[in-house]
Amino acid sequence: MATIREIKAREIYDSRGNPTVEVTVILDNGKMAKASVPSGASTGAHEAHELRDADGFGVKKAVANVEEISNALKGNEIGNLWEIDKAMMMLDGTENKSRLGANAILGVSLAAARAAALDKGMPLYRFLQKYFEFNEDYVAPKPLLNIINGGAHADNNVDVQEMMVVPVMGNNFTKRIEAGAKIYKSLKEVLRSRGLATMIGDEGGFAPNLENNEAGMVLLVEAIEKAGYIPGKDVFIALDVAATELYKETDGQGGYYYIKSQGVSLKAPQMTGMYFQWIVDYPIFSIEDPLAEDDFEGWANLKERLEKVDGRKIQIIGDDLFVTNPARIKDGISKKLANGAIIKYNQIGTLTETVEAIKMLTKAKFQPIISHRSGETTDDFIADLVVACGCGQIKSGAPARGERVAKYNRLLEIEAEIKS
Ligand code: 2PG
Ligand code: MG
Repeated sequence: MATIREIKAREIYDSRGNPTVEVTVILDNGKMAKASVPSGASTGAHEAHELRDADGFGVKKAVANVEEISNALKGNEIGNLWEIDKAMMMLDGTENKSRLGANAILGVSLAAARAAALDKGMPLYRFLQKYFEFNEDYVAPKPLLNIINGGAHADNNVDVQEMMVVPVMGNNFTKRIEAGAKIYKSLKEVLRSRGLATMIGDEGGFAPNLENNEAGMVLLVEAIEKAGYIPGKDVFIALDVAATELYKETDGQGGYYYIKSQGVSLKAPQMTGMYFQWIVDYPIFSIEDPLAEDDFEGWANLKERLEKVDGRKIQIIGDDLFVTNPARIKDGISKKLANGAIIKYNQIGTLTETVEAIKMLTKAKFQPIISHRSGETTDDFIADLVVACGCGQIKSGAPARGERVAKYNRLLEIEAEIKS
């Protein structure tokens, strides 16, 4: 088996123009593989530490730390990803990877996986499937396409951070993404016809000012129909409220959620009541971060009330709540806080811990959704990951902009390869 000769890193720029880390792993047989690290805007308080320089901008310190990692891992066999990740965690020595930086560690972790796949002569998704002993049946991913951006991802007045359409037809990603792209186009026409802005937010979705949040859902339904699809049958709606961003703790009574577009403050039970009405009125099948990251009581009550509405099963998804952290996920499963989770590897900082989180969720019958970050590069690793784990759902923004479609285009390639 090949061993690691050297690991290099450099600073590159992400889709928001912020510096991020790119890592190259070089093997003793001369083969080499690269990976780059994404970055969030609506980050959870419990995420692993993204190391920035003193200016709060650069990642030169994280890049320099890869040299220390390289010295420690030199000569290690590339095929043992668990050992590589564990060695980096020991070397870092902190709970949240703050010494070396989760961005430095994750870059190495992902590039090492790519190098290992390359060394074995396997496509990345195949290698991950075998190495992590995932079920090898192909599950075509359902894309959650964020086509209206709000919250921390846009400068409009929309509170809900992400309003997504989810084409579900066939066991076929190619058909689903085609539907998504057509709906994206028809939404642009609908916005134009109403004199609404067609400028876009961080994830490539449109970011118009709207009367209220429901107005966005009305637009989505219209765009779906206009593109020739049936809402609630061919295509559903998914929301990421990212409610940690709406939460204010200043009323001295456990806090409240401020809904900017309506100028109202709501307690968790009222938020739950509002979502109940949205689910009744629109073809919503998934709500992410409906409440704040530590509002456990609110989450438990919400999950009980919204998990099934009028016989429809609704996904209640934790993102900031779980931060891809096996310990928080374990706690959330036992407290029955949700029935699914967002998976973002830079929230935890290694690939192997990410896989541990996925396995824990699957075992508990929680739905994992493999996700990008709002700050992305054209790295398409998550496309291979969603196929490898057979998780069935991926969130990578709008079907537009290079860093978003890189993942969807890789999925088209994988599906074609598997079907031939
Ligand atoms: C989210 C993500 C990705 P960010 O909240 O789910 O869409 O946003 O990367 O800004 O945390
Ligand atoms: Mg989220």
